[in-house]
Amino acid sequence: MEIRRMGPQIGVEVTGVDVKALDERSFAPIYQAWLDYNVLVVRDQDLTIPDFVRYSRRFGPVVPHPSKSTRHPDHPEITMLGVNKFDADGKLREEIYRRGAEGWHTDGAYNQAPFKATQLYALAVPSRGGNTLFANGYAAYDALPERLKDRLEGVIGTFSYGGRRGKSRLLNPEDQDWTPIYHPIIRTHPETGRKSLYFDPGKIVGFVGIDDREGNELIAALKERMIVPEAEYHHVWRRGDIVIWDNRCSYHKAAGDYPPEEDRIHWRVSINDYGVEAMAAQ
Ligand SMILES: O=C(O)CCC(=O)C(=O)O
Ligand SMILES: [Fe+2]
Repeated sequence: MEIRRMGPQIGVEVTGVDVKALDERSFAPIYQAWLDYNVLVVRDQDLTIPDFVRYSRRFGPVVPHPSKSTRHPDHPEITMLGVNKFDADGKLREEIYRRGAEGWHTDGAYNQAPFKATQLYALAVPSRGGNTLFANGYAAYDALPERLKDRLEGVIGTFSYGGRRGKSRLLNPEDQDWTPIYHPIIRTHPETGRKSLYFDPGKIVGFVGIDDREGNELIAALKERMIVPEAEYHHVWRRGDIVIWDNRCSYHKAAGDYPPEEDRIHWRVSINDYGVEAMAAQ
């Protein structure tokens, strides 16, 4: 097994393993590399859905995504990305083609227990484009000016699925109502102890105890500062790649730029934290 860093602050690649046959001793350095570098790429895997789910559970409980229309019909914990991209009239469905490409985000900020991790397995990769872009949230926190660090210390943000826009085309009508929930904007990572900027421009609604005028200013300032270009990693997919990212300390977005007539298909799982919060949310 070889573990190789991909960028200076984020991204690490593992080669020479078969995740179907990993004992605890060989899994431990993989998990640690993921904690250290936020985004972990495992190359050249040949998996069935049960293999993928079994391996994903090593990171935490696998939970179904709220978008029911994109769940795998026989495996609700699997979300299909890039499937049913065209409607009955042959028109491109933007909500499928551009899923995750609307902007930088972190997954599950609309949950009281946000997803600890998201993991994708690549089944089909287009001939060009279709990268996934990642950026490090620790670096975003570190780079904040002191006055913003001070202002945001202890501040709680309000988040919901549709954020300030409200609705999402990926949710069924009966699932559109989303009660806002709360997260600290400066999060201490439960496993690394490092502070990270926790923000999501598409899901933030406001801040507790902060009026709209200042709230809008803070949202604008954080949008501008959440991505530190020196702390980005851009993943160029190969078929058989598994990529997992840590939603507690990183941002990502799909480039959304591949030829729409080509296939770009992933299985996707959401992984929760262990613990009381996670169990209550299931
Ligand atoms: O398709 C991708 O590259 C990433 C999509 C995304 O944001 C997600 O799966 O959470
Ligand atoms: Fe995402």
